[in-house]
Amino acid sequence: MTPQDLSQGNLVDNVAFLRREIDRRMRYVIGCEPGRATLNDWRLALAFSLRDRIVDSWLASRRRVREEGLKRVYYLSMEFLIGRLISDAITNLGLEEASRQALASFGQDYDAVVAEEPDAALGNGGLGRLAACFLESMASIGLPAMGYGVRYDHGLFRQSFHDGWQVESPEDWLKRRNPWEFERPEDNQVIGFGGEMREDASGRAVWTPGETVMAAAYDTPIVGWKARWTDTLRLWAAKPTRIFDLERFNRGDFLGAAEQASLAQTLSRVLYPDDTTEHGRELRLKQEYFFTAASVRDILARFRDEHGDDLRKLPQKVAIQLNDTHPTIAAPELVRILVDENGFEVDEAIETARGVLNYTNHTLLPEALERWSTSLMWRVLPRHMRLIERIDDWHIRQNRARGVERPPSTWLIDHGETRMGNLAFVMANKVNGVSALHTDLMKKTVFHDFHVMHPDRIVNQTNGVTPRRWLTACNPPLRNLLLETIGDGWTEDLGKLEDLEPHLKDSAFLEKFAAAKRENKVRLSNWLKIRTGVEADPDALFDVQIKRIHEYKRQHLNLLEAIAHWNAIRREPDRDWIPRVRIFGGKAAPGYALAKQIIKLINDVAKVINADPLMRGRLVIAYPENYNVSAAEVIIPAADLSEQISTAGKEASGTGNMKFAMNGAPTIGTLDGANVEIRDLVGADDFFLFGLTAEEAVEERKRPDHAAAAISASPALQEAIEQIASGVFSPDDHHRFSAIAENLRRYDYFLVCSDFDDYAAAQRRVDEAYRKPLEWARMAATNTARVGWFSSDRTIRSYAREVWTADTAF
Ligand code: 26W
Repeated sequence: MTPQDLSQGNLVDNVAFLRREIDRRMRYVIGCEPGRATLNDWRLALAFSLRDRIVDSWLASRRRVREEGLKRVYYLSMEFLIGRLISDAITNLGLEEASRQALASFGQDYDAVVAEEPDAALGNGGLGRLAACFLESMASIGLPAMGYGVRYDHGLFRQSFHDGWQVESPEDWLKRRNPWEFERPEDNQVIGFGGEMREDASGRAVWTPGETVMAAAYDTPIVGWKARWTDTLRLWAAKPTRIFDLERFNRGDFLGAAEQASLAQTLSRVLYPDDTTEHGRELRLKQEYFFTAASVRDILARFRDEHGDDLRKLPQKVAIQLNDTHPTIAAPELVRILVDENGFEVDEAIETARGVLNYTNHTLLPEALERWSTSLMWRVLPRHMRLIERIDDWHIRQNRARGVERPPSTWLIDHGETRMGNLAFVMANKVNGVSALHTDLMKKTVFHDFHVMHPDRIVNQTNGVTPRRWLTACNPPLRNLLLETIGDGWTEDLGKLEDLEPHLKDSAFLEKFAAAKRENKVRLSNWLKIRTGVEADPDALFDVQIKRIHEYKRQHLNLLEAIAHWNAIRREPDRDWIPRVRIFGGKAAPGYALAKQIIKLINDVAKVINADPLMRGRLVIAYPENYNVSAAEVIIPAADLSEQISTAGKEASGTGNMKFAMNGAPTIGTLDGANVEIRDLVGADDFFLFGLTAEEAVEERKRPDHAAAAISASPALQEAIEQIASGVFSPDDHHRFSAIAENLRRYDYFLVCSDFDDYAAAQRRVDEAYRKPLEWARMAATNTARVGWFSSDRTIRSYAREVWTADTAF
């Protein structure tokens, strides 16, 4: 079985087809002679050539849904961290080899052309990337689905380091043509804000918005595996309803004339770069309502078109998933339209809406749970705030009818705040967590009282990742070895990776597995050299931590151990140390000062260690700028060790952990999020576990002196913290990192000190295991063989069965 076998149709025809189409597009779409084309022109010509095949699948899929009246799933998310779409198109059309050859025939390098496409970075991290993996899996399993989001002009900021400090600059993915989107002006929606509302005797209201904005629809086809099915991602862009205020202009108020227009456009101007803290900004609330209201209207219009005007039937044909609380305003919006525009009674509207809506929680961090001030809500969305009161009242009556008095933790409105998590819970048919541990903790903590009141509402849906992007496309050496060894069954059902089991004892296979890994490490080594100047020896152990910077993810625990490692090597330079390359990647929310300090500390420690001659060939730290989806696709296949070291109970699931294991990188990690399930499937022998459990962490935190006790018990930790505090890594400003040191010594809320020694011991176990290449390869291949369950195809099939009761088309 060879890579060609993954391609659709025969290679020669495909190359001829692509050559013809690329040439035609270069002339008639780009308007350029091939001889004078830029790399970006070739990228566009290739994309437009591929797009036709996708559109064929798209139109056929849409026709099937309409003709068969299939139930539709709608995924509402403020974020879709898509990355490059061209690689999805090529992989799912099975045209990688054909594209390589067609471009080569024009003297163009495939990798260079593909790398010309800017990442669509319309998300912050885990939540946004999960939404992108989910859309691709929905299409690959043939589920009639649509994603709805915001077409930000500017996605997540570009990160650069100035003297080791993170500096943000606007991201500009649309500056060069986006070949994948189709404008749909016929589906534009007018969205209102503010203004006033009057309620009549029957509880119906007339809301007169104070300002309006146009939501312009842009559709992107999401092609599934082998293009059997293609779904749609509809992103809304804000446009002024009145492009220009001529009266004001004629009165000479030129600026005023355009004011309304520019105000409108701010709504979809930029993605909020926070991934754990809500700031209660008005513009953020307006963004959430803008895309949600446009989506709900669009959903109802399509329902009417396909199933008639009886909106009571909605739950039979429509399932809506709220990706965290950010689109929760969909609930009062749906109730508003049913009551104010379709004559429903409030209670009936609430029950109908509850038959359609479902809510996924992605974090237990208190600062991430959205609470909008009721005064802001009354000003921006008066009718919705009124309906939230009605829903709160409905929930009281519902429970009183069962003799239950609602505890305060379940109130929707409290102390002048509207709790969006509670509103989402009350209005959802199903509520789910994203890993078994997280779902369990939801029932025990933030939603405990709700769980007692509604014991069957919370279900678990452990996350997954798409194997097309995160294995087939990003890791050709391993993909080819898998095809050669176990055929292509795994490309249809990732569970079939378990067919590797018999080969795990075969040293010849393990050598090939190690060779595939080394090929990726050489590629990453070159990539790192260009981006950081660091020399990464492909035979060293590549130890990788890539994710958003946050205290609970504990990049500083990794760094403290690196410092202790440095100290130990300096004390015994002649010991036979396992050479290590410690790779970091990740952005900090611009307003998160301590996370930005951690970035600076990593860069300052790297400067000292990388300049230390004693460390040559023993230890080096690399921190490439602007970690994003495309960077992950180069780094993950080359990793030997996956750092998943969050404080137990804090990482809802993690998805990077799944991608690393799939690509043959054993995990060093805590029993947190999906690490628990990864370890259960991979086996305890092939997972480097350390640290307190979630329960133990709660107990440890209660000990007032937990940090001091841990520090005094660990000379290595003590020394490292002292070095940070005393300016060893900041000779130009001795006290630069005193905040980090003091935070660790005094509070250490995330138990870095308590877990340090156990973590360091686990790292030594890693060294000992890496000393035996064949044993390491067996461990690495075992991870790949046993994590097929973490395919997002499995996750989506589970949602379809347990949450949406929706069928696939094939
Ligand atoms: C309001 C600001 C804000 C924005 C985004 C608060 C919280 C978020 C997200 C929920 C944060 C997030 O990305 N959570 C991550 O979701 C992943 C997908 O389920 C999980 O794998 C990660 O563990 C979780 O941190």
